[in-house]
Amino acid sequence: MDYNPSIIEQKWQNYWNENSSHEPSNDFSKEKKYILSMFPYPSGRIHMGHVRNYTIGDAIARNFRKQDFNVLHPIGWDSFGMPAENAAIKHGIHPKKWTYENIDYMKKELNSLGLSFSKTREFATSDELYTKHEQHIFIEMFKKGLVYQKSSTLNWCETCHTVLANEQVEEGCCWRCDNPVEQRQMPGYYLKITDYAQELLDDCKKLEKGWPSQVLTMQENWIGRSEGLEFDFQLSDESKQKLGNNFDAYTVFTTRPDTIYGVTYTALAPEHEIVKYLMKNSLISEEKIKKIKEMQAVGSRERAQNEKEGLSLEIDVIHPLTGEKVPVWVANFVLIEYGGGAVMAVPAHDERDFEFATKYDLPIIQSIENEKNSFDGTEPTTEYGKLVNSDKYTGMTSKKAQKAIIYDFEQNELGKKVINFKLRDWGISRQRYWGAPIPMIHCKKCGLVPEAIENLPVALPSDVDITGEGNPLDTHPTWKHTKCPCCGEDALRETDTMDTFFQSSWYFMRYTTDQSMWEDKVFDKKSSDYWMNVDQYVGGIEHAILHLLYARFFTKVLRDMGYSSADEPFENLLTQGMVLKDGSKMSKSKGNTIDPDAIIKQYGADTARLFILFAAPPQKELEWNDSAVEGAYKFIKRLSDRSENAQVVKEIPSIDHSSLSKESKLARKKVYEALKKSNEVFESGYAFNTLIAASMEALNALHAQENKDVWTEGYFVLLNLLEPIIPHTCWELSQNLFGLNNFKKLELIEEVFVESSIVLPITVNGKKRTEIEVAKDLSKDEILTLAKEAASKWIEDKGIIKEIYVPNRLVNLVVK
Ligand code: ANZ
Ligand code: ZN
Repeated sequence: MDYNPSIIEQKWQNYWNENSSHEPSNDFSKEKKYILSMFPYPSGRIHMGHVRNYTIGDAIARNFRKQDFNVLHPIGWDSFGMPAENAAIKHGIHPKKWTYENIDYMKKELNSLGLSFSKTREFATSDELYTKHEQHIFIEMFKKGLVYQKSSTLNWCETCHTVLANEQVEEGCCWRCDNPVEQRQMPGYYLKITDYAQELLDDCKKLEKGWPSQVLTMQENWIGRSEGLEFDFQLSDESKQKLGNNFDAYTVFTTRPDTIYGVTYTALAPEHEIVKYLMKNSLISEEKIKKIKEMQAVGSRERAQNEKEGLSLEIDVIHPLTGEKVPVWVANFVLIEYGGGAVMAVPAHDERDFEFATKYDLPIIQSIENEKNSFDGTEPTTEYGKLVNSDKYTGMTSKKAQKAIIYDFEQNELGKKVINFKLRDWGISRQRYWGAPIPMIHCKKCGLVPEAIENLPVALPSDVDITGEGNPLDTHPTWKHTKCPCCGEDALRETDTMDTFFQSSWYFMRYTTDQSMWEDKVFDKKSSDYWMNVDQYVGGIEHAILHLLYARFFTKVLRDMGYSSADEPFENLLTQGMVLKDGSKMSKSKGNTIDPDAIIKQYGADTARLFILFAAPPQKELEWNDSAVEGAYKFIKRLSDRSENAQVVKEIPSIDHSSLSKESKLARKKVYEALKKSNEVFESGYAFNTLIAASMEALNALHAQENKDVWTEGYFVLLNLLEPIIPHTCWELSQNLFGLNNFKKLELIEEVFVESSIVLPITVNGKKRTEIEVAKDLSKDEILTLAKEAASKWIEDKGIIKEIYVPNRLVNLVVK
């Protein structure tokens, strides 16, 4: 048989399509596996990262299908988002046209890889049917109090009249027009993910078995729970007066109440109300006001990384324990969104406070002593220790002092123990066209009301001008004018659209439901309860935080709304490594990409799949290597060519193992070792490279022997093992040799692993002279006879005094 990938790959892809070979069954009595690779954004063409992501998922899905599980292996398109709008701005193509043409093209590309996706569960998140249900979910969340509107600071480009995502701000300037970006207060919609902060944190424990630990750590840090003391600093009487008696005090949060005697100043965020008041009423100099404005102009995330900056606000507060005056500063590293937007600063024991104090020549007071790390004023000591200079707490350990100080604050009603989370509510408003419209209506009489369910979807208008300036929904002449669903009066539609992460937070649930129910239901509870959780999720590490956290949040919300019973979406998570070329990430901007289509054309999809899975374990980085691609091709060709040695049979011949030659025995052993490997690999870790290596060894061992039955059995096993990796070749060879679709779970045969002979070293007077290979079941006398024969040259006529046989180990002969 000549190996001709382009012919056989087309043949089998057609066959699978025509026979709906990869559709899940609706028989829920069967054991299931839900295997999912993260769905792609339809950017235009697939890249090697896609090939890797989908080949890994496909191999897993095929393996379980072969083992007779009911397998759900779907694909869809994460198809809203900015690139479509950018294409519209640049090339004048309508975002919808651009998106759906890309989907059609990429669908063909994915199909040419022989991926075993279900064809009946596919959707794009920009489909109006998807939007309809998504808006329904949104409205239910709104009714449950999980959606609210608030104003917050966003990046704004005055030239383009648009809000920019953080990623669109390049060195403080708009990515499109290069003008400086401002910070603007803008109203937007928020999801109350913080309501679920504790559960999201607690349930990380449930994922320890199936998720990479570094991903869980990233999730935990992002949620960022910390316990500490919250208390108020009272303003001094003079300062109260200065502030027109509009403020008495402000709140700070500290995780280190044990350091409270080391406080030498406090610092407010530039957006703090007191700072704003001082500026508005010109209670500080013009120069200071200008400086604060500069701080405010930088986004808080960026600011936190910049050099510490600040200035004195010329007011002071009273230390709650010592009664001494403490100066108040404004500082760029204090975040308005955290704690109370103010900090107690302890330069002796905190890095940032130290840097700031050194820069501005503020006092530094030690309050913690640590034997290992003594404080000498040149750098802060941040470790726990024993308290010094701390009045009645002096001498206590940090741990003990924290408890005692919190207790005393609570007793005296000066403050309280609080739990803070870093996690913020999720702002989902985008001022763009190509997204799901937020289904809310502003009515003069009724206020903010959701659109009526029967009017969903709120679809996008198709006649829009996309220029990059402003929000096309807002500037559209008619779209936003509607009637209030409550009172029927004229009202205005919300023109914000949803963050695309909203769509990817529940798409995996949508797949669980048969297409026949898609019109009426978000998804079917019985189906989702059967298919969830996703048994194996495969995707890039870049989604380790946001996408996974949002998906976990939605799963819990949908559970609480009664839609499904799942607590967590993804039982097991595999984060695939990057594809590199010449040591750096393959990317268009670096110009070092390899086009998957070209590889498929030249070598076939099976070669691409084999190379990708052989070159590195899936979790590790993979370096592109032309000669390894060539090598993968040659192996498949060899596998194909050598299939001539196997017989065309209906049933696999049974083999009398003991009667085989040494070489044939070894070949069977190698074949079944590969099977063992396969079981291990799919059980955990998915180190496909080891399975492929074992299969290559097995093919070589088969080639080193001549028994036809061993060849035949060997092919039967190898084609089964390799089907998940190189499906086209395996289906073709399997059809030729064994009839159609002979893929199944195979049993190990133990006898091939049992060694029938052993090698025994023979020593004469303790010195190793030679060795013999003997059958395992030989008696001691027979072994000694053989040993003496073999060692006769060293014994000569010296006469044997003693013959020692240590079973399975050695023979020692003692001569005169
Ligand atoms: C005094 C102190 C002394 C602190 C010390 C730390 C070490 P996590 O663990 O992240 O919750 N902080 C509080 N509010 C802040 C804000 N709005 N912006 C910036 N920093 C803020 O961090 C809590 C610590 O971060 C708090 O504990 C506070 O500094 C600072 F030796 O208080 B600490
Ligand atoms: Zn109304």
